[in-house]
Amino acid sequence: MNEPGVMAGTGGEFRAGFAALAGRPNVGKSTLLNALVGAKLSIVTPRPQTTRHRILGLVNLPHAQIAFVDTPGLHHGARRALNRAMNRTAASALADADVVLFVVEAGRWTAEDQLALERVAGSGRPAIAVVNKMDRVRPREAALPYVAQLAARHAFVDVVPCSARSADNLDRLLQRIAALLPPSPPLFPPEQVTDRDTAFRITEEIREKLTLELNQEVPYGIAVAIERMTEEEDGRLAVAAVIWVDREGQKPIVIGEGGERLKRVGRAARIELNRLLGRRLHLELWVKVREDWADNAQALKSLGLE
Ligand SMILES: Nc1nc2c(ncn2[C@@H]2O[C@H](COP(=O)(O)OP(=O)(O)OP(=O)(O)O)[C@@H](O)[C@H]2O)c(=O)[nH]1
Ligand SMILES: [Mg+2]
Repeated sequence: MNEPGVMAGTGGEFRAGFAALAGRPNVGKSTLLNALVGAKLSIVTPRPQTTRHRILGLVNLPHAQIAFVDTPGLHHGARRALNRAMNRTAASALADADVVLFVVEAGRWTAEDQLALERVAGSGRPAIAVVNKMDRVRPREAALPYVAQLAARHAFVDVVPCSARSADNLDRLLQRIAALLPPSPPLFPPEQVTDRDTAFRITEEIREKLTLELNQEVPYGIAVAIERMTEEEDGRLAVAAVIWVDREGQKPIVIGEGGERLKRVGRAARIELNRLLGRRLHLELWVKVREDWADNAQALKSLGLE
């Protein structure tokens, strides 16, 4: 067992390990990962159940290396195979973590927060509660009763209020996490930022832009896969990607009138990817129907969702 108070004081040893971001959907785990690492590695939307994979993000401090792991939000009603896979992915990240960051939204406590806390407690890992979205709480002291209630729900090592959006109090959070990691040399080379490749980041950006364009129901039925990626003579990266929808009726919604929606999505994704990848892209998007892909084990496997 880690003895945080003791370990934090034992001086100069280098520390390294895994810190999993866990919590119900939509509390801001991915926003927090991006803010902590200082790079957009994980997509963010106002809709719950945005993240579907575990995503690594590395932070190097003078005395520690923290390997953050973003996870899908833990949720109820895991009806489809996709949802079960998402919950499994999150649970397995907890099992592998040295520290768990249990993320909640300031002022809110729901049945899914309770479910997520039970998973965190069940992992037996030291946990820090992160009270996110503090930028919405004015004055800050108004969050004190909430923080006290949260502290009583579990033996957290610490409760840290912060704002991922305005990068508030993240330094304190980094120091707290580092102190809980085991003494170890760095686990990853210092220049590495994530474990995800260009193809993954392209499919995710397309899914983000599409989700931002769509109404409540459709995003849960879409997936994106790269069909072809080739270097063009003019230095651009040519990418053909397929947007899978799980019902015929969703196809016209995704394409939009006269193809307008798909064009907007492609443009928004291309602009952001040009910036993120530091290179120009030529992006071609297709929409195809694959009935009930979200309940089809083979389809999930081909999308890297198991
Ligand atoms: N006001 C405010 N909004 C935030 C903050 N952090 C995240 N958000 C917003 O909360 C929404 C959800 O953020 P995500 O980072 O996608 O949340 P998540 O926990 O990763 O969600 P899932 O991937 O669905 O589990 C987005 O609209 C974010 O912009 C914050 O510190 N303050
Ligand atoms: Mg997320």
